Amino acid sequence: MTASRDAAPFLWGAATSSFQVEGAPGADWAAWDPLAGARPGMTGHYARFREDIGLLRELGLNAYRFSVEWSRIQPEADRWDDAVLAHYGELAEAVRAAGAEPLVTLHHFSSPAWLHAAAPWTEAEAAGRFAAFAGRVADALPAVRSWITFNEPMVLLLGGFLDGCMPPGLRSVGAFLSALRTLLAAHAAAAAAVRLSNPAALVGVAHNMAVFAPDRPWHPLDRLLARVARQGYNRALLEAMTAGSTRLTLPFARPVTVAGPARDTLDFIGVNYYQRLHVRHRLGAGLPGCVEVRHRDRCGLGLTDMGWEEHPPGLAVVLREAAAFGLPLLVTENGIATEDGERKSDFIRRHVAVLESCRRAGIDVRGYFYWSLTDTYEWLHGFGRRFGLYRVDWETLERSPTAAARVYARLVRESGGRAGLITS
Ligand code: IFM
Repeated sequence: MTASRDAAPFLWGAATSSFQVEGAPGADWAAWDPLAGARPGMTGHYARFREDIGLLRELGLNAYRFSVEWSRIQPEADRWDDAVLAHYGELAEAVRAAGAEPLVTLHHFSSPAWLHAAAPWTEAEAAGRFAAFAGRVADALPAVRSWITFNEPMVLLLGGFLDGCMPPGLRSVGAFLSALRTLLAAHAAAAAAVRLSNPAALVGVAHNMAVFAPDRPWHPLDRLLARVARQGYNRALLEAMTAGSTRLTLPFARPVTVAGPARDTLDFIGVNYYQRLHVRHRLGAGLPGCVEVRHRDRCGLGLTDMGWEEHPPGLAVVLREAAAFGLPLLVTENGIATEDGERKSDFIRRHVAVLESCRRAGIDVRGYFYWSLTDTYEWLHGFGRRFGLYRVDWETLERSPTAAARVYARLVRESGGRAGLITS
């Protein structure tokens, strides 16, 4: 994104991820699935992608963020599926044909099941495997200029290696640090492979950022932990991908310096923003047990169906924090799980208003992607969390617009975006 800010239109988009809308029998999550809630094919996006691209047109959106499923493309360590690569190529072409910019995520939480045995993320070899995959995908999708290597690396690392709630289910500081080093190397190698295939490519990361507040504002340990969380969760990854190294202070442990090959590997920073978190020290527990993260409704807007605090001003906080790294920004995810269309509409109105004020204040943010285009499978919760602009009937897979779809379409139109078919 070296082009000047005025050269390209602001991207108004929506996002999905392959496993959440397509499923994949060969992915680690297919076996993991904590609620056994996954259904084969999920929303049926793999077969119905043209219909879903039609929804983008209905809304007047000019961008679509989707991901490609590694376990479908490389079903075995030594086998690639060209038909699947051709499928994703068609999907990207169809997005372009709809007048929208495809933004492709190479890794969105799901890895091939075979990877954990052949080259686990805790070992350096995984980086080379990922880069080989990235190069293949970039060669097969020449219509795509904008790439994201990893979705929410910190969530993947904390969930998979420290907290154990995501595959591969480890709970160890050592595994977390090894996997962090591998992920940084994998990001750098994949970015290089994508640029080799397409020298005009723009490569970024979709980084989950949150606002961290001390749960008890007067409590020195809560205040300390909120600062540590902000540094470790929001900043460390971006430091490693820009300056090339970062100091990670794990609570009550010696700081660790993580240096790697990821220096200057970003053309843009993608920010996924959902919530404010309230951090609290818990007595007598070792890491990670000494850190408690609470969800509080201190804004008075109500917790979402995920139990998260809705905190619109926090979008400006994290955008300012990301902007300090001197790169163009995209809001690559922002959304709410709720069955209530009015609430979803208000969420979008409030966050878009904050976004617009950030743009007016000169923050170089170039796009906004609502999460998600349709309802999806939600990792730890199955089908019971509805983020979608379009509601999916889980019996018939029929998509129908929520009230928020109309509101978002209107906001896009009013901000100078395209006119879609939804006009009310
Ligand atoms: O559904 C997820 C997505 O896959 C990554 N970001 C957060 C969303 C809501 O939990």
